[in-house]
Amino acid sequence: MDESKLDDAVKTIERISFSSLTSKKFVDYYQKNGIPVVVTGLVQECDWNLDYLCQKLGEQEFLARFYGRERYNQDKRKWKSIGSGVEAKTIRFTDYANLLRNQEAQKNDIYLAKCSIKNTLLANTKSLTSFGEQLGLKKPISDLNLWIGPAGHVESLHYDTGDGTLIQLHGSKKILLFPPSQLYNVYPFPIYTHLLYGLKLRSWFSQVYPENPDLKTFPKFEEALLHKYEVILNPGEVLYIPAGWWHEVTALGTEMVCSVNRFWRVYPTSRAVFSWSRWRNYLGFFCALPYTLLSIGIAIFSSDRQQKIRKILQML
Ligand SMILES: O=C(O)CCC(=O)C(=O)O
Repeated sequence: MDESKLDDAVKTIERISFSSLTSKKFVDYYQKNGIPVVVTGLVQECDWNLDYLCQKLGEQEFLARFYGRERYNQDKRKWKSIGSGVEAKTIRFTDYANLLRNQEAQKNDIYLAKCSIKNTLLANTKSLTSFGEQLGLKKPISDLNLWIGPAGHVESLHYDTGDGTLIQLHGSKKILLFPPSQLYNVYPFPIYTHLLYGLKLRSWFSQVYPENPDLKTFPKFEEALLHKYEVILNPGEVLYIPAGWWHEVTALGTEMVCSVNRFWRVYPTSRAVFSWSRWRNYLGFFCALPYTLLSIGIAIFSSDRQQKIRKILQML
């Protein structure tokens, strides 16, 4: 297909000001129907720049993912790990801040991903503890998690099984989205991947580079491109990502970018029950069991038992 036609097909996500939204409208229209939306004017007083984060997180330790730049030059089908399956190391926040300041984090694509703020001074940030209720979201199924990294970092195309909210707190991010109907047009890693790699590699990630797709290898992706959405998320904005929606998140600009996300129970329950994306995740976890149990068995008999078991549990 003509590339300009594909560009024309890119859809934008609706932006709505919180002042013109009620929790009933959010739930009845966006959540019940599983429609993504950017809500503005809901989270106001935060600018989580690096100095502020150092002040609040200082010597506390977090798990940093060492993605490495090499992987993006590879055919994704050669990947052996992704998401929380990648090599991760515990690091003090001030040390990570230094890696950001001296560009090391950018050079080696080191990302503080999905780090809970529960036991930090940031935990009681008013607008973050109240925004879910204000939108009418019920039952958080995760903590508030930090996502901090260098400009240029890409969280590869994947979906989640909970309803997600991504809150931008410093810098901007570009998010590409595809609806759940495009599941097979974005070529997820097959479920049997988990038999070979446990939870290191994940069947809820796509094998395609959506910004530079190899259409000879992945011809059905052309159809997915007709359903592509794109949005830039700026500080203070909240993106609602319904369960099953594919999303790829790129940190923009030249400096550190920071967001917080939280997952919520899918409502109404029928949206979860009738979601094949969700069931294939459960199947994936089931297929990962033999590999995971074997890894735990091997870890038990190794000298650095505790560290190995901790690493396996971190992947769950
Ligand atoms: O911000 C990121 O890098 C990824 C966030 C994400 O995948 C999510 O909120 O579901």
